[in-house]
Amino acid sequence: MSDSNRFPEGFLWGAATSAYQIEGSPLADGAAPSNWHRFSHTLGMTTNGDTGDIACDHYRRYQADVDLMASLGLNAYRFSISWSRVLPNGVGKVNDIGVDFYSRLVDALLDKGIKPNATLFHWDLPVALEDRGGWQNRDISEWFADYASIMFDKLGDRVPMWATVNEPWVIMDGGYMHGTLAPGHRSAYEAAIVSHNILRAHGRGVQAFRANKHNANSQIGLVVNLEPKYPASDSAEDIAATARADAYMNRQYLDPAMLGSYPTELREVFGDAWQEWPADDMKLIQEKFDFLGINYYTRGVTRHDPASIPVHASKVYQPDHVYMETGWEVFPDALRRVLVWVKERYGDIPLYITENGSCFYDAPVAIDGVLDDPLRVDCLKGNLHAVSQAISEGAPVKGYFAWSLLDNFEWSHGYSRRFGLVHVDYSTQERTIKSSGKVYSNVIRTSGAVLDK
Ligand code: IFM
Repeated sequence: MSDSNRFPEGFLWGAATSAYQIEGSPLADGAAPSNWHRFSHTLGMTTNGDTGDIACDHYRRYQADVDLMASLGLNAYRFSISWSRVLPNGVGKVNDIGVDFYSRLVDALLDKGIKPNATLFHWDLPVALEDRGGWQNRDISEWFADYASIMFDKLGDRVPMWATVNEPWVIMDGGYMHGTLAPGHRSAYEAAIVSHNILRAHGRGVQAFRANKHNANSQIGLVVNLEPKYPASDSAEDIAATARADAYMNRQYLDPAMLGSYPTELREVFGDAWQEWPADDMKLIQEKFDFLGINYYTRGVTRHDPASIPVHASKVYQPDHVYMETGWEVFPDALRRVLVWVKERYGDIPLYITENGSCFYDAPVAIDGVLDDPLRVDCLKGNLHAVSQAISEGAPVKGYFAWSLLDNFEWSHGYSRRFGLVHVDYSTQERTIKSSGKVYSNVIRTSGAVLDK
């Protein structure tokens, strides 16, 4: 295994964000509320009652943020589109002013030589659709395909990289199994249906992409969050628990999308809530796409735990390791391992790290334009080293997007959790490049060579 850090020619060096987390102005210019607008405005659902009403005010400051990206040397930027900004009712009449925001953003990126990478769904669903059952309604695959077609028509001439859905597992587990994310439901029955409908929508999104004349030279992918599972011991119980946890979190979406069938362990995990899904659905879900986006944050050392629903498995704390504010263990080698595993299990599809980052405390205000974040710097270097090792072991990784460009609205944790390479002072909206942002910029400038030092 090589110790030097090398990344291939044409490697994408990016950063990622999502609409509800940074844009603010969620109801401006004809936009309608999303389920996240409603959820965050519901008493008790977010830390301090935080909402995305202002967030990073990116809706109005996007040009300055693109300039910031350019100053960091990014050659790619991953953002998401707010469905309810462009289709206030989720379907039907297009809100041209909403589309225009994304059109201007894309032009600003291209103007700086930054490749736009657009995600169609990063968790904010129009309430108009939520009120029709949202992800539980089978019709959502058609609603999604119509929305996707509109965006391909409007931006497809300029956006070379698209993703259908960000992190289906989190939408299902947080939104429908445990109720910690919008829409806050707790039902294994709903969760199972939601998982399946997300995949059907993804399949229809890919079909719509192929049917659109703009997309001949561009690519579409699916973005999943992967968390490698390691057994806490070699007991049969812990090994079985590890397999269930892995099926639930890592294989639930990739197996059907890439191999055509759900992992058998899901019947055990979901119990009676799991169904025999129609063969036509399974065919649709397998629609071939062009790249896989992998979001990686941590691993899970797993033990059998009957009290933990629904997987009957829980994570074991590693006393001598560094943990993030989110409770996630820092363990870069799991990133290397997961990239190699994906290639071995699913074949040679191009891989992008579409999110990777860390959450550590930063002061709310940067003093004299300086924000030192040594723990995030260590994490970033370790993770990039792991990516380079995975590449040298044959994983076809084509790009890396740091999560996140900016500190932002971390869902139910509101603004209490910071992941940015760039600090945001929420009282003034002032941006300050953190030490981690400077390190990343140097990595980009030297194509990774600076990591060898
Ligand atoms: O902020 C989120 C992002 O929206 C999805 N992936 C994980 C990030 C950190 O929790």
